Amino acid sequence: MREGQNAVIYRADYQAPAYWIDTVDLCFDLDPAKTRVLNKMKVRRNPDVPAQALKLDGDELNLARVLVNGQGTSFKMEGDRLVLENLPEGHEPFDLEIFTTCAPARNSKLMGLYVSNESFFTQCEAEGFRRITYFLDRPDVMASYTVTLRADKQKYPVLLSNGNLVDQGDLGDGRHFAKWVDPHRKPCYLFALVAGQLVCREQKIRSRGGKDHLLQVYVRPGDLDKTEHAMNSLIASVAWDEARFKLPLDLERFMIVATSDFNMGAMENKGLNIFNTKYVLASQATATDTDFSNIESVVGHEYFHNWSGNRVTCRDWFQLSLKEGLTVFRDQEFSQDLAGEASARAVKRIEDVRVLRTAQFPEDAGPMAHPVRPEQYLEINNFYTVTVYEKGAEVVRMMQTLVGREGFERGITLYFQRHDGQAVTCDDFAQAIADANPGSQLQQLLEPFRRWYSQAGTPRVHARTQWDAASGTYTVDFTQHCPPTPGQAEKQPSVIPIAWGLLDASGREVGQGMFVLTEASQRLTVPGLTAEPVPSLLRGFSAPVILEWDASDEQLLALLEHDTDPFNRWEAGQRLAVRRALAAIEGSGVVELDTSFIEAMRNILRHPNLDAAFKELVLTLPAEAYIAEQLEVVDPQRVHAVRESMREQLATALVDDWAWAYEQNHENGAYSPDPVSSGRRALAGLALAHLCIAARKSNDTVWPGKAYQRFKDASNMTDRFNALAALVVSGQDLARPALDKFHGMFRDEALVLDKWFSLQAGAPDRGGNVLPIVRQLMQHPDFNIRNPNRARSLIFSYCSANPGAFHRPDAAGYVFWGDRVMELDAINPQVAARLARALDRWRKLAEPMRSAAREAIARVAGKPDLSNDVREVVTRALAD
Ligand code: B3K
Ligand code: ZN
Repeated sequence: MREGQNAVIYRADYQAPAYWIDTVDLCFDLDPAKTRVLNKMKVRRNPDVPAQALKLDGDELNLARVLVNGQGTSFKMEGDRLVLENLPEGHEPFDLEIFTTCAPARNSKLMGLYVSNESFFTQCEAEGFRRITYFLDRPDVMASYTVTLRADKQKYPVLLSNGNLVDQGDLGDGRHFAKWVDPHRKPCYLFALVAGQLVCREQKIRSRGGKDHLLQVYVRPGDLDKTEHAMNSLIASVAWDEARFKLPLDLERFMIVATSDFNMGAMENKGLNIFNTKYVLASQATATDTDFSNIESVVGHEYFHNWSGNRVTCRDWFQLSLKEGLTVFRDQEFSQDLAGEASARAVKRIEDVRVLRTAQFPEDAGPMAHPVRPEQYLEINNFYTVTVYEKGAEVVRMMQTLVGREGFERGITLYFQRHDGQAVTCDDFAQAIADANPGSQLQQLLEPFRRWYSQAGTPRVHARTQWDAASGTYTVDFTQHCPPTPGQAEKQPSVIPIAWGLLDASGREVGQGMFVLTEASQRLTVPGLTAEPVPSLLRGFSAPVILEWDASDEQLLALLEHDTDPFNRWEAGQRLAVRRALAAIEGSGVVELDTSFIEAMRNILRHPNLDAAFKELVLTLPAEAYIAEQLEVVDPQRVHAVRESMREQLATALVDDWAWAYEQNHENGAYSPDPVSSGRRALAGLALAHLCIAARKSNDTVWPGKAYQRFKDASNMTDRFNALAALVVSGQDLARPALDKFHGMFRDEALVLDKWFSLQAGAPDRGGNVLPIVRQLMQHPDFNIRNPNRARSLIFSYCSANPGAFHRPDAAGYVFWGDRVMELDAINPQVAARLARALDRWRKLAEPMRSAAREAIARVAGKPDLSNDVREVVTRALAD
């Protein structure tokens, strides 16, 4: 076993680095088989730390030479680390020169320097820089970088790195060079280089402050016509950060480069963002409305990191949410501000909460539960989680709620003034927001509020309401508790802002406010009412908690009809649906939707004033994963069957209304991805799916025929794909020819083929047919497990996103899962570890699935030579 392979890292063990690296001069001779890296550093001892050896991180490097002040020096290896003991004494800087080689073409982990489609790319966060050269690979070591790239001019005409291009030219032997200087100090995880045959869309902009900047989006030749939306999103991001938070672009040149081989969405390298093509390329013919909006938010996210992450970075990786939670919050606000209208903002909020509740809440209740600021890790890549990102963003959002929007902007200003150029902690962030708002609730409650960073688990808030007619007083008794999570048995009360409102019988608002729950139990009292109101609690989802409120159907129906808070209006519909699903799942397994529910849904669908996007959200039943979370013991096939049955009943009972909605919304003129027309397309798509489902029940061929026609004629991918999906989810015979045709039309469009794989792997199971289809698709010539997007589109869509098909009583889904986790682990541990998490919630499964799942996990855990990534996930899953 390699040294360090088992080492768990603890937050409490943080120590400042023993050396600082002030400057780095890197020279690359790029070659896929063997790239030479000459790294010349200025290093000095950290005067605040006792004298000790310099231990540099490295991974899969070949070391050729080490020079100190130009002289050879003794060194030794401690595992992967290069240890230098005989360094100059005193605190003067010295020169350290390290010459190594690496093999980018063989780098299938896609960390460090790798080759994709014959171009070079890097990914250094979190610990990839050590795969490029020996270094102090930790975010609190910040240096100034000069980078020279040398490569064959024909094969690699474009040579990019961070900062400004200061020199370029020919080397005479068919090779050329480019020299880049980054004007900003940075941690090594923000280093990047790109080399290859790329073309770019560029645009000059002048900022509000009057500075000129060059924006560039680099893609492969042939993809240029798909870059307009990314460029527009970037321009909007620059303008938004300047307007909302007074944070300007600090670079003359800002580049985005797209690659089709990428472990995650994108990476915020200083001035040279590297993106998964999925979050750059879009045309109306190939990308859906969802793709367009994801691109906007990911471009924004990476751009916003330029301040929240790059100018102020993390002291250590336990502080990851310092940059990720804050930046997700910023991208959510950006998308909301661009959406404009209150209703469109609410739609975005509902979508964000849906992610939190279907992905983060299960994480917080499972074996990988961890605080927003984790205490320990084996492999940091396992902690780029929905907890660190999405729950982290909710924590930032609650701060904004407690100090107000203006107060929060003051807090952000203070944070960047105070910490610009530093590597800091989550505590520093909360402190700055509080200090900028003396007297605010956040400042007064800062100590208990910090528990959001240290306690794992989703707090449960129970609300019990009481009406005292004699005094006209309404009271809500809140209690909170948080279930134990691994390593944390006891929890203290959280600070929970609860936005509330009261509605009278006619739906008029008769009271509203913000109640901040700080104790285990507390009472909200509202006097002066003339009749019993309907309470609307946790409006806008003002805190990331589970609200247990035993509302009557009448109360929920009233909220669905009238609530002035769109979030809770949607939430009321979800509660009504979940309640019906749970009753059936826990009871006879048969669900029969009552008239009041169906009428309420009809009223929303037919509502004259509500936006189509909002209607689509209300009419979409809660996800199987969300329903499953409400159960003690889960039989995923039963959950699936009940939800399907509810969907069929909604389809049949509202068939005329769906047809009406389709007719009203399916024509949208020239394509534009704006919220109004994308909402109309979404509702038309949902209507078409329900019409095809109803048609299957009644053996009617009209709507499937219309769907097929629409599939063929659509002028944009959203409509085309929705029509295709309608045929597939309703199990129409026309699904097969449509799928074949779709493949033929888009055989050269990788991102569209991903959709094709994903749709089939995520289709509703009919008698166990999905797994054989998935196995067959693994053999398809277009399938390639080494490409993360393709692996996700097929394997993850089945294992992680299709519970009804994956959790088979015969355990065949789990066997498939285990095989793929092990296969992927040998190629790309990060991707494998993500897949490994598909069985996180195995303990909740009903037998025989539970035992079979445990056995499958144990089989993976028993494999020798597992990566740290996968080993951490499966070990935690099996731990008692
Ligand atoms: N910071 C990167 C994520 C890096 C993940 C490393 N495993 C993207 C982002 O959050 O913006
Ligand atoms: Zn991020």
